[in-house]
Amino acid sequence: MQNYYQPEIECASREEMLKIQNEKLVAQVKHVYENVKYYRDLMDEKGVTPDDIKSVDDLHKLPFLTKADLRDAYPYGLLGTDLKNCVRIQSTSGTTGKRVVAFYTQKDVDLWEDCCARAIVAAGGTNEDVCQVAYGYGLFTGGPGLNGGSHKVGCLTLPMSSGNTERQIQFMQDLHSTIICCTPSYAAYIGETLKDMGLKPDDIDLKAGIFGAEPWTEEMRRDIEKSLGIKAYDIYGLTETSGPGVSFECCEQGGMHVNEDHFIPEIINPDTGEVLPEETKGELVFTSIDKEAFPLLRYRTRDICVLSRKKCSCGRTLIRMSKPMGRSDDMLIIRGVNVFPSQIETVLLSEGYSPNYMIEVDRANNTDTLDVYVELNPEQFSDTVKAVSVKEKELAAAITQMLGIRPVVHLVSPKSITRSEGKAVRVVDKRKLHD
Ligand code: DLL
Repeated sequence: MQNYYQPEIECASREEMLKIQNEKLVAQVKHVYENVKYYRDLMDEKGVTPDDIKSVDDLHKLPFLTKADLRDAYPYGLLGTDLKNCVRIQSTSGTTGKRVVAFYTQKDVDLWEDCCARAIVAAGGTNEDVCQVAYGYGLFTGGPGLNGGSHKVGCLTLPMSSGNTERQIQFMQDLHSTIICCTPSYAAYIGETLKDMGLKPDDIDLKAGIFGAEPWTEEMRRDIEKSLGIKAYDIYGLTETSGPGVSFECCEQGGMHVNEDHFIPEIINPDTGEVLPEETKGELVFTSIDKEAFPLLRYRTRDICVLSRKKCSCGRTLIRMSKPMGRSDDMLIIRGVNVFPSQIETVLLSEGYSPNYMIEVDRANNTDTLDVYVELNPEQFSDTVKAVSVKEKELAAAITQMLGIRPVVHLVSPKSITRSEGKAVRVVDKRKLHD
């Protein structure tokens, strides 16, 4: 069995990594120019030829690709190879507009699963582990990606998919699962259900969780770690670049190492497209340098984050990206103020509330309204109406301090906010309905 910790790559010197990237990039640009008419037209429009791209330093010369391009080219327009060479299709979990469909050759599937295997190994996984995959299976990349990675590491893999939470816990106990992979909101729900079943973290054997696919805060990480008795690792990815495993956390839990031998990250100013230096916040852009079927160059993810090459104690030299701090497109603008749902979540958790909340934005008399519904914990629920109203005001003040705009806070009874088994839907923007 191949060892999925690959220090010759994960701990390579900058020069060694650049050599890999330069070689792969030059070949990939040629591959795309020759095989993807849609991108060739974009390059021609910009007056760039494959000969202009000699190294990573030339990356900025290439045109960007956006989700709008993916929609234009749907479904086959960005294919880099003949359909008969493809073995798999996956799709985004998006609910608006046409979904993105991504294609994979067998080599692409292998590459993707290798990335997920690295993430599992970085979370302490070995062939001694039982890995319960509770991401959704199907078109969504979460289940299939981590499932493949888990096989490669040699873990005993439990392809549970999401849902049926009591059964998840039953299997977890009976089969001694040591690693759980799911969305952070589902992990929080599993923790809650465990408690409701009268069980403690010590009653299960989990040691690590690999959570991603949606934004989550450090406070939520601590809550999940406590409720399940585990160390919680972040994992990032998107369908367009293959799925989970583009980047992953190590024991340091200080940002996610990007698998730079497959994906070159850049941070740009989302308004101007200008490339920004490391340690600066901006929009994350990825170039996949060895995918065959869906080889996206300079794909704008819309995720806002920071890249850092600060030394990591784990020994990996792969660049680290911060947790996405929101998206440049679904950032809310409320009364002219940019608001990221994660900012509200940070306040809720630091004030001792549950991560079960719903943000509702609407418009009344030409003014935006912001309502935040937050579940009380059972212990808090016994408070008098007056005490609850005082708490609502205190929480509204704390959120105002963070955002600069005042919300109306509604503390609601335990379990009254619908739980999610996949990605949580935390924002209802009713303004769109009136426009
Ligand atoms: O969510 C792939 C995935 C599956 C990643 C399982 C991690 C674990 P999409 O459905 O295409 O793919 O959604 C991609 O989800 O652009 C981010 O906005 C968000 N996202 C993914 N991982 C994280 C994360 C999968 N760790 C979009 N933190 C991305 C915050 C994340 N946001």
